Amino acid sequence: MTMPHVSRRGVLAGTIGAGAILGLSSCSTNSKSRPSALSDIEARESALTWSGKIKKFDLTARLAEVDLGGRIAKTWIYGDSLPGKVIRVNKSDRVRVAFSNDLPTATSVHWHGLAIRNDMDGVPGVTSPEIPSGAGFIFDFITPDAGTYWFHPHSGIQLDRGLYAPFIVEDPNENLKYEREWIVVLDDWTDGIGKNPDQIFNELKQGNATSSGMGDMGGMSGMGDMGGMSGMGGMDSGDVTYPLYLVNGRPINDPEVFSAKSGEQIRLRIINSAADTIFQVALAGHMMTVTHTDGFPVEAYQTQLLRIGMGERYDLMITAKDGVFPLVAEPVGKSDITRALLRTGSGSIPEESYRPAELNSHPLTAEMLTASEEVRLAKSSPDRIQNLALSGRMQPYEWKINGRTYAQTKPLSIKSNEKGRLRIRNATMMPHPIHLHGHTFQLGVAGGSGARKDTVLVPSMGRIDVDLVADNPGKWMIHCHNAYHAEAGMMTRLEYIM
Ligand SMILES: [Cu+2]
Repeated sequence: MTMPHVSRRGVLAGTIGAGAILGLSSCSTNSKSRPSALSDIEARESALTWSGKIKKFDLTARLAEVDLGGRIAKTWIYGDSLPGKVIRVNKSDRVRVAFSNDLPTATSVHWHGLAIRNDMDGVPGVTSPEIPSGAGFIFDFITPDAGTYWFHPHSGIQLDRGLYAPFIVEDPNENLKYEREWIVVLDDWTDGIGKNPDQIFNELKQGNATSSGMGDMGGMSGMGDMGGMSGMGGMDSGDVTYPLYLVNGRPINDPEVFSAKSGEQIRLRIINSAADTIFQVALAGHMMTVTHTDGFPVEAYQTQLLRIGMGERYDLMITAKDGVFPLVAEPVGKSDITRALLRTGSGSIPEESYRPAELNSHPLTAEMLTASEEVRLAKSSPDRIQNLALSGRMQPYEWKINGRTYAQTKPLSIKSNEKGRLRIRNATMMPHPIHLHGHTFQLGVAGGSGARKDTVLVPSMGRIDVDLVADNPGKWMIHCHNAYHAEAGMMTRLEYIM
């Protein structure tokens, strides 16, 4: 029996006035390829196993004030909390989410990682209409796979405000024993206390950066605590320095305290909802056992440190020791740290500057994992091999796939039931978390043992091949999950053709 046990930060006050909001919508539809007909989408939905249950939820995107450790930020959130309230269903349930947009601008909701029907995927101009201010939309889909997922807008860089929440799909037959569950959502924060995401994006576009993204960006002017472009030494892993980093909507000076009993098994579901920050995560004094990534099971793997890119999820199992232990999240390449606390007994709370030894160990990344046998793709040779060449630079601020920004993109194509291979080649000095909608690919080759994932962190100058089965017709985004890179062009589509 699992016990959801997540406390959340309350929201202080009601709505606030709307300022001037820039509509940075992802645009450009390509009508040259023949889209999959609605009948294909309906046919796939009918072929899914349905539990017979319909689970209904209400969801509102709205303006609110949140208390971030004593700093009050006016921002955009889902419902009454940051992160938004978890949506929890069982595998094969039909989910109906009545969404209302109380924001001052149009928005959208994307169900990240869920291989649901294409017309519910929530990408304006590709799968769904944008939802205007004051309007609503009923999302209605069957959840095909269990796992740790989340949702966020797919409109401009709205993701870098407070619009995110977990979406957990339970498998009633899962063979995993634990006493408690702790959902841990990581974020980088500026909205309402530093510059807002639109201002930051505009500054990046205007070239307020002093060196190329193809090399070391240590020469960039840091904007310190105000939220702005970062000056980074060492690993080049983001374009923005944030004034705060959050775990479950709370900064280090007001951490969430998760209470448990010594000796209990706790399942951690870690979600990186940040726009521009890769995190390294450790639980002081504990070994962590990875059981899933991006919802799909892997063979148990023990580690002291996890590296998690934007959009990725990892499920970890720990056996709680006796005392008080920081769960630390360190932004990679940015000199800061944040944390929550696990409390199972008495003990003093370490200083905020405490940096557990686990942070110095070798971090786990997805390439080190082995998919559980039951989720490996059958051995096959690919019907289509397609390249995804990642490139970009800081001045002008442009990030590309196959030499093109999204406005000029030539979508990749595939036919239903084909086996596809994507060859991802990163020609930049930054890691990029590449996310494919509507599918869970396998790292390496089909028939191999690589983890099943929907978001993979491709190292700087690195290469990763992934294989997938084309079993979900429609037009699907494939893009970098750095919100600024995506908005600056690092997106394309995988489109089913007849
Ligand atoms: Cu990127």
